Amino acid sequence: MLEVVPTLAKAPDGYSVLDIAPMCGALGAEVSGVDLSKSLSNEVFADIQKALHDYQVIFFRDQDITPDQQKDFGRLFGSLNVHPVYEPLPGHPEILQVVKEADALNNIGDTWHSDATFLECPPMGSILYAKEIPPFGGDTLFANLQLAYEMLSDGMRRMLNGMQAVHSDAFLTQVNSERNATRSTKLRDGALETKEVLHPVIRTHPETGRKCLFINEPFTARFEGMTEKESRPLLDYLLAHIKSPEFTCRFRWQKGSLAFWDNRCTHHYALNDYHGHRREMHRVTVNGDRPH
Ligand SMILES: O=C(O)CCC(=O)C(=O)O
Ligand SMILES: [Fe+2]
Repeated sequence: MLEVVPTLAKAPDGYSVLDIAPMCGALGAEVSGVDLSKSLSNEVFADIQKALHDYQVIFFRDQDITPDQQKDFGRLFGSLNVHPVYEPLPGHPEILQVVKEADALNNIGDTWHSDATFLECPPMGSILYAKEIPPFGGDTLFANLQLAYEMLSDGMRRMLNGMQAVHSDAFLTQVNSERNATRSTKLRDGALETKEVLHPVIRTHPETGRKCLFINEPFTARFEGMTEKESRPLLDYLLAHIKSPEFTCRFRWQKGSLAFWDNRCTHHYALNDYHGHRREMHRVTVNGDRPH
């Protein structure tokens, strides 16, 4: 039974040039009327930014862009991140090639997560462009961490406000080195130095002021000042809460689709349900600020 009225996505209002079609109550909208291979007018840029604030993840269809054009689009929102662990697209250090070959078993991103929260300043967003899509499957799911926060009880929110969590990249080094043989995107040579950073458990969005539940299954090790064993039950509860279907949307890709998620207030999950088929995506990641 609901005790709080969820803040669901609203009908689009106040856009000057683009058409915005909300996908689900929780988050996600398709944006049409823009060709991302061209330079964007101030009005188009403002509409895209507003759509990202209003819907947390936005989708574009039928785009035909080069790696340089994808980078130019990303740079409108901030400097670009070079992934510390994965091999980039040859000749483009700022583009992560998210590939699963037809004979590979494992993909990247098949846990609910946000990208790279082991960094002191995790990415503000990621821009994923579909180069090759399997005939079926390979959808990506997204979850709204603001809604997840708002749907916690007053008591739980009071307790979590002011708490910090320890994030670390230990997961990437462990799991991915085990899996390297059976997936396609490779780790860079050389061991990664594992280090820990602290982030607030309740994060305030720097542009909209909305609060969200900022913990991350692969990278959040424990709460600050608590052991892993003590942290586990509460972490598990909150991570399961985030996965509620009511907080999610699901995107069906086509070649030329592009997704842009606000990595500060969403999780995503890449379904690995297309064995025997190749899938290739290009990801540009925009640097973010220090969570507060
Ligand atoms: O391939 C996907 O749909 C998403 C993979 C992922 O987690 C990412 O690119 O950050
Ligand atoms: Fe990801």
